[in-house]
Amino acid sequence: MSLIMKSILNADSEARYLTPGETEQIKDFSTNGGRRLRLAKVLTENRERIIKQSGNQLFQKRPDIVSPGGNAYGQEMTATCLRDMDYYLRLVTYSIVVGDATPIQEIGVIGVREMYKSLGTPIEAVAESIRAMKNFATSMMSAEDVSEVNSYFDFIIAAMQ
Ligand SMILES: CCC1=C(C)/C(=C/C2=NC(=C\c3[nH]c(/C=C4\NC(=O)[C@H](C)[C@H]4CC)c(C)c3CCC(=O)O)/C(CCC(=O)O)=C2C)NC1=O
Repeated sequence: MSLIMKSILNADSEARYLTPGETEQIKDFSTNGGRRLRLAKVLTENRERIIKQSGNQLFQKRPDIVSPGGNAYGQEMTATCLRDMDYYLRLVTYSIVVGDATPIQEIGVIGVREMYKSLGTPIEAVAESIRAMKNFATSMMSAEDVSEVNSYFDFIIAAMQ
Protein backbone atom coordinates (compact mmCIF):
# COMPACT_ATOMS: atom_id res chain seq x y z
CA MET A 1 0.00 0.00 0.00
CA SER A 2 1.28 3.48 -0.78
CA LEU A 3 2.59 5.65 2.00
CA ILE A 4 -0.29 8.06 1.37
CA MET A 5 -3.03 5.47 1.84
CA LYS A 6 -1.24 3.98 4.83
CA SER A 7 -1.02 7.38 6.54
CA ILE A 8 -4.68 8.10 5.86
CA LEU A 9 -5.85 4.72 7.14
CA ASN A 10 -3.71 5.11 10.27
CA ALA A 11 -5.08 8.58 10.95
CA ASP A 12 -8.67 7.54 10.27
CA SER A 13 -8.41 4.53 12.57
CA GLU A 14 -7.73 7.06 15.33
CA ALA A 15 -10.26 9.56 13.92
CA ARG A 16 -7.64 12.26 13.69
CA TYR A 17 -6.17 14.61 11.10
CA LEU A 18 -2.79 13.88 9.53
CA THR A 19 0.07 15.02 11.79
CA PRO A 20 2.74 17.45 10.54
CA GLY A 21 5.18 14.52 10.59
CA GLU A 22 2.90 12.52 8.35
CA THR A 23 2.32 15.34 5.90
CA GLU A 24 6.08 15.93 5.79
CA GLN A 25 6.62 12.25 4.91
CA ILE A 26 3.95 12.46 2.23
CA LYS A 27 5.63 15.55 0.84
CA ASP A 28 8.97 13.71 0.54
CA PHE A 29 7.22 10.74 -1.03
CA SER A 30 5.51 13.00 -3.57
CA THR A 31 8.69 14.92 -4.34
CA ASN A 32 10.36 11.60 -5.05
CA GLY A 33 7.50 10.51 -7.33
CA GLY A 34 9.02 11.82 -10.54
CA ARG A 35 12.18 9.86 -9.89
CA ARG A 36 10.27 6.64 -9.19
CA LEU A 37 8.28 7.01 -12.40
CA ARG A 38 11.44 7.69 -14.38
CA LEU A 39 13.08 4.55 -12.98
CA ALA A 40 10.04 2.41 -13.74
CA LYS A 41 10.12 3.78 -17.27
CA VAL A 42 13.80 2.93 -17.72
CA LEU A 43 13.16 -0.67 -16.68
CA THR A 44 10.01 -0.90 -18.80
CA GLU A 45 11.75 0.44 -21.90
CA ASN A 46 14.72 -1.88 -21.44
CA ARG A 47 12.80 -4.96 -20.34
CA GLU A 48 13.60 -7.08 -23.40
CA ARG A 49 17.31 -6.35 -23.18
CA ILE A 50 17.39 -6.96 -19.43
CA ILE A 51 15.59 -10.30 -19.70
CA LYS A 52 17.54 -11.54 -22.71
CA GLN A 53 20.93 -10.67 -21.18
CA SER A 54 20.06 -12.00 -17.76
CA GLY A 55 18.56 -15.17 -19.23
CA ASN A 56 21.72 -15.82 -21.22
CA GLN A 57 23.80 -15.24 -18.12
CA LEU A 58 21.65 -17.67 -16.13
CA PHE A 59 21.84 -20.38 -18.81
CA GLN A 60 25.61 -19.98 -18.99
CA LYS A 61 25.91 -20.37 -15.24
CA ARG A 62 23.38 -23.17 -15.05
CA PRO A 63 23.56 -25.09 -18.35
CA ASP A 64 21.80 -28.00 -16.63
CA ILE A 65 18.42 -26.23 -16.61
CA VAL A 66 18.36 -25.90 -20.41
CA SER A 67 19.84 -29.37 -21.04
CA PRO A 68 17.71 -32.49 -21.57
CA GLY A 69 15.96 -33.24 -18.28
CA GLY A 70 16.31 -29.61 -17.16
CA ASN A 71 13.25 -27.65 -16.12
CA ALA A 72 13.70 -25.01 -18.84
CA TYR A 73 14.78 -27.46 -21.56
CA GLY A 74 13.25 -26.90 -25.01
CA GLN A 75 12.07 -23.76 -26.73
CA GLU A 76 8.70 -23.64 -25.01
CA MET A 77 10.02 -24.18 -21.47
CA THR A 78 12.87 -21.73 -22.00
CA ALA A 79 10.29 -19.17 -23.12
CA THR A 80 8.22 -19.87 -19.99
CA CYS A 81 11.33 -19.35 -17.86
CA LEU A 82 12.01 -15.99 -19.53
CA ARG A 83 8.34 -15.14 -19.06
CA ASP A 84 8.67 -15.71 -15.31
CA MET A 85 11.62 -13.34 -15.28
CA ASP A 86 9.48 -10.82 -17.14
CA TYR A 87 6.72 -11.25 -14.53
CA TYR A 88 9.15 -10.43 -11.74
CA LEU A 89 10.66 -7.45 -13.52
CA ARG A 90 7.14 -6.12 -14.08
CA LEU A 91 6.33 -6.48 -10.38
CA VAL A 92 9.53 -4.60 -9.57
CA THR A 93 8.33 -1.69 -11.73
CA TYR A 94 4.99 -1.65 -9.87
CA SER A 95 6.80 -1.52 -6.54
CA ILE A 96 9.06 1.27 -7.71
CA VAL A 97 6.00 3.32 -8.72
CA VAL A 98 4.13 2.78 -5.45
CA GLY A 99 7.32 3.07 -3.39
CA ASP A 100 7.05 -0.17 -1.44
CA ALA A 101 7.21 -3.93 -1.90
CA THR A 102 3.48 -4.63 -1.53
CA PRO A 103 2.84 -5.50 -5.21
CA ILE A 104 5.70 -8.00 -5.19
CA GLN A 105 4.57 -9.39 -1.88
CA GLU A 106 0.94 -9.80 -2.85
CA ILE A 107 1.33 -10.95 -6.45
CA GLY A 108 4.70 -12.61 -6.67
CA VAL A 109 6.01 -14.28 -3.56
CA ILE A 110 3.17 -15.81 -1.57
CA GLY A 111 3.47 -19.58 -1.90
CA VAL A 112 6.26 -19.21 -4.45
CA ARG A 113 8.50 -21.88 -2.96
CA GLU A 114 5.72 -24.46 -2.93
CA MET A 115 4.75 -23.50 -6.48
CA TYR A 116 8.23 -23.94 -7.93
CA LYS A 117 8.69 -27.11 -5.95
CA SER A 118 5.55 -28.60 -7.50
CA LEU A 119 6.75 -27.53 -10.97
CA GLY A 120 10.15 -29.12 -10.42
CA THR A 121 11.76 -25.72 -11.00
CA PRO A 122 15.01 -25.18 -9.08
CA ILE A 123 14.13 -22.07 -7.11
CA GLU A 124 17.75 -21.15 -6.44
CA ALA A 125 18.12 -20.80 -10.22
CA VAL A 126 15.07 -18.51 -10.33
CA ALA A 127 16.71 -16.44 -7.58
CA GLU A 128 19.89 -16.41 -9.69
CA SER A 129 17.90 -15.00 -12.62
CA ILE A 130 16.55 -12.21 -10.38
CA ARG A 131 20.10 -11.47 -9.25
CA ALA A 132 21.24 -11.27 -12.88
CA MET A 133 18.38 -8.87 -13.71
CA LYS A 134 19.25 -6.76 -10.70
CA ASN A 135 22.91 -6.52 -11.75
CA PHE A 136 22.11 -5.72 -15.33
CA ALA A 137 19.29 -3.27 -14.57
CA THR A 138 21.28 -1.36 -11.97
CA SER A 139 24.32 -1.16 -14.25
CA MET A 140 22.42 1.51 -16.18
CA MET A 141 21.56 3.64 -13.15
CA SER A 142 23.16 6.20 -10.85
CA ALA A 143 24.12 5.12 -7.34
CA GLU A 144 21.16 6.97 -5.86
CA ASP A 145 18.75 5.28 -8.25
CA VAL A 146 20.31 1.88 -7.55
CA SER A 147 19.49 2.25 -3.87
CA GLU A 148 15.84 2.86 -4.80
CA VAL A 149 15.47 -0.33 -6.86
CA ASN A 150 17.90 -2.80 -5.23
CA SER A 151 15.62 -3.54 -2.30
CA TYR A 152 12.82 -4.78 -4.57
CA PHE A 153 15.03 -7.29 -6.35
CA ASP A 154 16.45 -8.29 -2.96
CA PHE A 155 12.95 -8.74 -1.59
CA ILE A 156 12.20 -11.34 -4.29
CA ILE A 157 15.54 -13.09 -3.83
CA ALA A 158 14.99 -13.27 -0.06
CA ALA A 159 11.55 -14.83 -0.57
CA MET A 160 13.21 -17.58 -2.59
CA GLN A 161 15.75 -18.56 0.08
C1 LIG B 1 3.13 -12.83 -11.65
C2 LIG B 1 3.09 -13.98 -10.67
C3 LIG B 1 3.32 -15.32 -11.36
C4 LIG B 1 4.44 -16.12 -11.31
C5 LIG B 1 5.70 -15.81 -10.61
C6 LIG B 1 4.16 -17.31 -12.10
C7 LIG B 1 5.03 -18.37 -12.27
C8 LIG B 1 4.80 -19.62 -12.92
N1 LIG B 1 5.78 -20.26 -13.58
C9 LIG B 1 5.32 -21.42 -14.12
C10 LIG B 1 6.00 -22.36 -14.90
C11 LIG B 1 7.38 -22.38 -15.22
N2 LIG B 1 8.35 -21.57 -14.76
C12 LIG B 1 9.57 -21.91 -15.31
C13 LIG B 1 10.78 -21.18 -14.98
C14 LIG B 1 12.08 -21.62 -14.86
N3 LIG B 1 12.55 -22.89 -14.99
C15 LIG B 1 13.87 -22.94 -14.77
O1 LIG B 1 14.57 -23.96 -14.75
C16 LIG B 1 14.44 -21.60 -14.53
C17 LIG B 1 15.30 -21.55 -13.30
C18 LIG B 1 13.20 -20.72 -14.44
C19 LIG B 1 13.33 -19.39 -15.24
C20 LIG B 1 14.24 -18.41 -14.55
C21 LIG B 1 9.35 -22.96 -16.22
C22 LIG B 1 10.37 -23.67 -17.12
C23 LIG B 1 7.97 -23.29 -16.14
C24 LIG B 1 7.23 -24.38 -16.89
C25 LIG B 1 7.36 -25.68 -16.12
C26 LIG B 1 6.52 -26.77 -16.70
O2 LIG B 1 5.49 -26.50 -17.34
O3 LIG B 1 6.91 -27.92 -16.48
C27 LIG B 1 3.93 -21.55 -13.73
C28 LIG B 1 3.04 -22.72 -14.08
C29 LIG B 1 1.97 -22.36 -15.08
C30 LIG B 1 2.57 -21.83 -16.37
O4 LIG B 1 3.34 -22.55 -17.05
O5 LIG B 1 2.28 -20.67 -16.68
C31 LIG B 1 3.62 -20.43 -12.98
C32 LIG B 1 2.29 -20.16 -12.33
N4 LIG B 1 2.90 -17.18 -12.60
C33 LIG B 1 2.35 -16.00 -12.17
O6 LIG B 1 1.21 -15.57 -12.46
